Amino acid sequence: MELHLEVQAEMIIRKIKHYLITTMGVTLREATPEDFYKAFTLTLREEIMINWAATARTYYDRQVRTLYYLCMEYLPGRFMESNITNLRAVPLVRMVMRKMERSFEEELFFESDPGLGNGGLGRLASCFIDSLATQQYPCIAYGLRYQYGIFDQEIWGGVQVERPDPWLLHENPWELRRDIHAVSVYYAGKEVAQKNAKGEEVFDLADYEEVRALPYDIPILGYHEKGAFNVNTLRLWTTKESPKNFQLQRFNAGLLDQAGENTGLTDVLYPNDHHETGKRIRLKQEFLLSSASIQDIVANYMRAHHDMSLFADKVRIQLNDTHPVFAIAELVRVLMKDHDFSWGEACEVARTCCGYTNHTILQEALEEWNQNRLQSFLPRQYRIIERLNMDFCTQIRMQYPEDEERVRRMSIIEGGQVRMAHLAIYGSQKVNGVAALHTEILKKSLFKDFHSMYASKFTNVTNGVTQRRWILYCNPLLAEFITKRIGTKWIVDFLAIEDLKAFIEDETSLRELLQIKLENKKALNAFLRRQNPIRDARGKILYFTEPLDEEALLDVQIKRIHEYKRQLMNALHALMLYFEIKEDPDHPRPKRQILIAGKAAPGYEMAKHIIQFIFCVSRKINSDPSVNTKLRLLFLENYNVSKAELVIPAADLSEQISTAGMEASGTGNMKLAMNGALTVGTEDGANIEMHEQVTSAWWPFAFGSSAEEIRTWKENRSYNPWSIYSEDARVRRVIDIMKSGELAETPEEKRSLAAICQALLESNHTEGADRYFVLKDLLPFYQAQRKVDELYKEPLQWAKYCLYNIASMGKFSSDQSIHNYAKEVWNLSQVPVDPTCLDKVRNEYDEYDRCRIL
Ligand code: 26W
Repeated sequence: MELHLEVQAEMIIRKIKHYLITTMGVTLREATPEDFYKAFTLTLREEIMINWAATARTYYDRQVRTLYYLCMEYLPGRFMESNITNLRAVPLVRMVMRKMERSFEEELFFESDPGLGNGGLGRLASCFIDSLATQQYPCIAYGLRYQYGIFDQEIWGGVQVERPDPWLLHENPWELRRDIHAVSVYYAGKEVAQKNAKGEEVFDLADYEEVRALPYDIPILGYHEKGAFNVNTLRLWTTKESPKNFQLQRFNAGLLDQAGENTGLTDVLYPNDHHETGKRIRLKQEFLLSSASIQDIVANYMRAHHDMSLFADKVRIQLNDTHPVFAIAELVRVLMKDHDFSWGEACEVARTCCGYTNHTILQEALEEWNQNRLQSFLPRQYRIIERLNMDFCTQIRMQYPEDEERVRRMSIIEGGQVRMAHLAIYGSQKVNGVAALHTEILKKSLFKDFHSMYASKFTNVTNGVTQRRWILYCNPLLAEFITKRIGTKWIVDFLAIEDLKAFIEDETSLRELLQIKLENKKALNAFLRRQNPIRDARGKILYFTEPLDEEALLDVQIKRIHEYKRQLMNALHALMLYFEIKEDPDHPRPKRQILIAGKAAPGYEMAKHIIQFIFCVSRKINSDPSVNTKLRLLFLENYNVSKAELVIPAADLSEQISTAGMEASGTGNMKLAMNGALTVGTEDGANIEMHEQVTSAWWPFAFGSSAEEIRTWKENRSYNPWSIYSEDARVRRVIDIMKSGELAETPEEKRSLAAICQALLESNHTEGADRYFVLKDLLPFYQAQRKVDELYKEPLQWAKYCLYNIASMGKFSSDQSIHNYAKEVWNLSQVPVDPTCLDKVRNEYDEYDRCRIL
């Protein structure tokens, strides 16, 4: 084995040198880290390209049913990481780097972390495409290639400052520009009526705005134990590289900003999470993704088939949240206009192919577009939506005669707005929520009317995460620990992780587990010390965070900042602890380091106030010598996938404390638990199912009001935070100190703190006080945290809980989720890359790999 590795390493080194000369024009001696990184990537890419070609060939030859996954967001993390992991090449790569005297950590990770998403939705999509490739399901995933991903976050004296994320500064060797697959997308214009072969009215367009969408393909590799592995495609559209998109006429008319609008359509990701704003560029982006992808899907189908008769059998389209839902209207239009379908046939095909996943129930996240704007931007698609709505309303009236109120509630178009979720449900075969509770809420509350009409459309598919990135890659010590005990099966079949339970009484294993945490905490702390800055109000770095030692309990909350996620409750708890330690310094409690990380949407004021509050509390705690040896509160700047890979393996405690009923699923909860963190959690989202899998005996820190209770209080308007404030001295103390201004050093800080207090205690005419039930759950949260302290004092006991929690996470692999989708939603089969196909490609490669002119 070792010898084999040696031989392979030598071959790779030769290839790297080859690329250095032929592509970068340098020899090894003068190669910069960037040159080296690129040559290395191109070397790895060869193996990937061979499998990519063979996979495409296999899917084509077999005329397989294919899944097309449409999503506006992806958060893949660095591709080098998943690629060397899924190629099982980490040891080989380490050996190559050693032999070449290059640094694995620094030079291989020259790559930046593509932030093409906001949070949960985008990261889930990336876990799913990893699983789809590994489990050998034919899939093309579509998205947008934003020039600027989610902003880089800096904290200037407690204030979030957003900076552009120029992730494409260097050429990205993992992507391939595919000019032959570019398509045109049409906006605005005047409709010109025609008839299709069936005599149905269809529309051409005159005086339109044409935008070229150019795809870049990224290979998505499946993990494999043997030589053969599937490679699927992530296809990202851009309008940037097509010179035709520049509107010279507008430029000449002096309309500079308008002239570049289409060239810049895919420039920026909208940094809003759970908040709909109805901006026109966003609308154009959504339609770009929908229309370009539908054209590509039809073209891909046509390459393998003579006519459209099998289309509904071969195509499955998954719509991730409502953002790509124009695809439904666009598909109907294309089928009628270009393929002579009748209205009825086209609608049926669209409905057979499409599935819609809802990822949030928050009112403010539900997309609506102004009817008039849609009509002028997308006249032909609007016409189809209108006609779909007419059919739909007729159906409602037939089933519920004389219930016009219901028609109004359900209608796709209402009050001058187009409700995208209604279109999505009407146009889809299946609608799913992302955790059991969430799906129940969809059925019983948000989409109640739809559920009563189309009960069989609704189904649940609980989210999951890929254990390959989230254990195998990011926590190698834990991966080795697991493999040593139960073999490697867990890597592709995470249900096997259950076998770890056999070691629950094995003290050596428990001690080893504790040691692994310690090592991971050391690595994180080293990072915090070197790279997590504390800045003054002008952004100047004053110093770097000084963490507590590794013995301290590491308590983490890492996710977007949102009121419903209740980072505020976490910070209030930190402040309660601060007072307790001040009053009773000798109280025997474990040292605790609370780490919070996450970005706030730039326009979300309250979220920014909360960051400022966290900053104020951490300043208070961390600068007090009588407390800061026992307790610290740290804010980790610019949270992203790469930072998650450092924090998650190190965490002891995972804060999953959303207001019950509001977090659709959560996926960080799963990553943390499978890395051995214990969950302090409300009964919300997937926490409920995790609790169920782990069982109450091993899930000691559940707390808080239930979704049902909260619903009732909201309905009856019977919750009053004042009573909690006035009845409990501990609650009063933390609120009072916020009010007093003692925590604030600047007028800005004062304003933020006052705004938070106001939201907690005062209702205005539109909203009640403490809409997220922070004060309601604060004391139960505090109690749960005291149980944490008690358990942490007993390391071996704590380790048992960790082990049991890890071993109970089998259900939460994204492999499981996509098997469920394949069965319940897509009816999709696994298609391994054909070995003879692979041989053919490989032989051809071998034959032509020795190119010399002289
Ligand atoms: C248009 C504004 C907008 C932008 C993004 C609305 C909604 C979104 C996302 C769908 C919000 C989101 O990311 N939801 C999260 O999805 C995860 C994956 O299913 C879940 O685990 C999280 O609980 C859910 O908040």
